[in-house]
Amino acid sequence: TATIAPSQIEELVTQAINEQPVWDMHTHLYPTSFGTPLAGAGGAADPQGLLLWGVDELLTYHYLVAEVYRAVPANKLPYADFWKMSKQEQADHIWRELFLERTPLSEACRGVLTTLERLGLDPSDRDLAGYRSWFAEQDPSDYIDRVMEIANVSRITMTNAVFDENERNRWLADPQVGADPRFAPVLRFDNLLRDWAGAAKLLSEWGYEVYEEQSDASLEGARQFLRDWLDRTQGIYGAVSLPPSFRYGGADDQSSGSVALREVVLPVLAERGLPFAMMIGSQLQVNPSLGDGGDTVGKSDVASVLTLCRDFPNNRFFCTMLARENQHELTVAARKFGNLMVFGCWWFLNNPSLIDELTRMRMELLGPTFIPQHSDARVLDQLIYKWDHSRQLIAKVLADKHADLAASGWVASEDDIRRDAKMLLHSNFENFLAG
Ligand code: RAT
Ligand code: ZN
Repeated sequence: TATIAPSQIEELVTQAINEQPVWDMHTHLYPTSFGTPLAGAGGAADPQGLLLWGVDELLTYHYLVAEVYRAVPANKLPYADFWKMSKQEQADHIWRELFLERTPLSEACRGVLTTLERLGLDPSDRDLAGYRSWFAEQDPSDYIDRVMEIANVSRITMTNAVFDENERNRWLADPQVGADPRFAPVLRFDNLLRDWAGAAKLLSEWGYEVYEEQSDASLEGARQFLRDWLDRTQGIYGAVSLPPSFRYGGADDQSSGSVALREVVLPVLAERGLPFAMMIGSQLQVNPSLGDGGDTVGKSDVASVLTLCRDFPNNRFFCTMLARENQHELTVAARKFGNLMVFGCWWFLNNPSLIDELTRMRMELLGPTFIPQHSDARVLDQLIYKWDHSRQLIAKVLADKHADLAASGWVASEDDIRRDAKMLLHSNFENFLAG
């Protein structure tokens, strides 16, 4: 295949990254079978539905709820008053305060504009009512195809939270609820590791012999619960989010979370050949009045991740951490263990300056053997901006690295560049899943 001149590198890398479909490994998106509060041109609205899409959802994303409380603090708009508003009223407030009264400089604001623009709407209209009527004409299922095409996403990984009552009931009511091939299920079970006593109580209500005391019988009951839900959801990996205080101290660690990890989660996932994803560093609800926007970041313990990778060689671990301060150490950890796959620029790291920094460092330490990004989209349409912005940054880093290689006399082919793009956006994830 054609070798390329240094002057062509940037253009060819950008093209390869843009043309490579991405398998998005972590989102909070769902197919229409889980219901949607916005019916658009199709079916009936389900106010509790899990598929969020459209301009009002984009504007009321929890990142923007937090940001609007900087513009109009709680002494001016009490939290309770905001939460009493309808979704449209909340969106009107955020649009006015963050887009009209102030320049929408933040990444979350900019994302709304990129999304509208790539959908063919004109952000310079500043016409929220006009955008609303455009969305109201879309059929949700067709719209999923359209968004996936614009974002060049080939598959969307869900987060199927088994301790969420709303979601759990939908799986129990319809075993086929997760069957849309555009989506891949993931079993998410934070409570087992974060709150064993509370989880045990629920499991026993659901018919499993699981108690607060972690007896052999309790642990077997919890393993059975996980097996049943892996069967039901066909989850492609297991996942949890963990606090900055998360520690795993090895075989003697008797904390209830560590026992559940060692005796329940890791054995069941190993028996099924499935990886375990750990998202570490979210300190929940420092400001509960902000709802989902009320969590913050704290520094976590990479040594615990090393211990897990060493003590459980038959398990595979995806890991992302929320604190910028943890990133170098976590990337070095991945050099020590092939069963550790670092992924994504999570949440408060999903900003251009930090994506650039992290992706560069990871590529310098790991070559092409990591997963640079996931979207964490909670609103379908966000796939468009999250991947548009990230692709630009990943391409820039990859082009710089190819330019450095060219300066060392290494001549890459177009196929080499396409192979890099494919690994970064698709096959590193797919191959790690396959084991
Ligand atoms: O990034 C987010 O939207 C967070 O609220 C969380 O969803 C986090 O990504 C998680 O999966 O726990
Ligand atoms: Zn998430």
